[in-house]
Amino acid sequence: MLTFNEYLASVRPTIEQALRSAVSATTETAPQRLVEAMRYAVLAPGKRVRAALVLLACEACRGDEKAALPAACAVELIHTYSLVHDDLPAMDNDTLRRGQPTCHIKFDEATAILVGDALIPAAFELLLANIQPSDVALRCCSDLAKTAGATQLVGGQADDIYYEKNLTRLPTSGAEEFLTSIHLRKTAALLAHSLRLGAYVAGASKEQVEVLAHFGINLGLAFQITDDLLDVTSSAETLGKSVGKDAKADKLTYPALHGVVASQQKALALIEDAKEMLIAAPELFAEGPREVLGSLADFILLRKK
Ligand code: GRG
Repeated sequence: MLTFNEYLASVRPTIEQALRSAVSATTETAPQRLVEAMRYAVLAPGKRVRAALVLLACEACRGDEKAALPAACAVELIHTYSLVHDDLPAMDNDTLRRGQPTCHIKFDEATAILVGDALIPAAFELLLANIQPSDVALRCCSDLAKTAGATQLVGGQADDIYYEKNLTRLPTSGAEEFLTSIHLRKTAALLAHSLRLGAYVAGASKEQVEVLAHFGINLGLAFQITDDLLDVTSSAETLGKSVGKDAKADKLTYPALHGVVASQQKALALIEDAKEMLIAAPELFAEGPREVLGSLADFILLRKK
């Protein structure tokens, strides 16, 4: 059985090559500096977890993994745009990302904004031009638009920033619910979406899509809690990005609310739950990829970067 780490290592070269082609295909006559900055951001050494999830979900639903490659790239482009914009001075004001200077430091702020602006339509262009049949392409686009929009990714980021900058008050639902709703929108939504895209390309059943999406939400919450924990327990050398920023900014995080141990327990519970979902419906997914998905759950818990 392949572990998720081994699976990731096996698909990463294909994903990197497809991303290189995707940037070229969507920037043919674009200004050189912009294209250079897009390449810099997209081809920086990211883990490619979301792209791998698209491929893995497609395989798990007994589809052709190669047909899902454009969808894998589309999700990575949206993810990259969100990182580039998140690092801007108006947002997280970060200088280090994926072990190298952030896009606005390497180039300039206007270019970094434009990189994000260009990556969003590029993702939709990729889906529309390459996913077959066209009703599946439309389904992918519609889901991506919802996931990346104001109710999910952008909304989660907005609430996170408004809270940090004292532009909003804690809702009466309380700190834990508010934090979970930010994590759900900012992190879990795109991870669950990645699994759905792979399933759509495979022509999966409603039940397969629902189980994968639910699995992705749990994974996403655990992923974000681990991210918050790494900000407390890791180093910039290991992570390739700044650490200790959350505490300095007095950010609402799981470790800040509940401490390190309780946060680790929460992440573990979410992962155990996610694994149960796969065990409870063994016939729904092909055995090999289902096992890799199970190992992905552990990968998230144990990741060091
Ligand atoms: C700017 C609209 C907008 C949204 C930004 C992605 C994001 C929302 C903020 C970045 C900071 C953050 C902690 C996001 C949560 C998701 C997350 C943990 C992103 C990092 O994902 P990895 O670890 O990154 O998969 P790599 O570099 O490996 O791709």
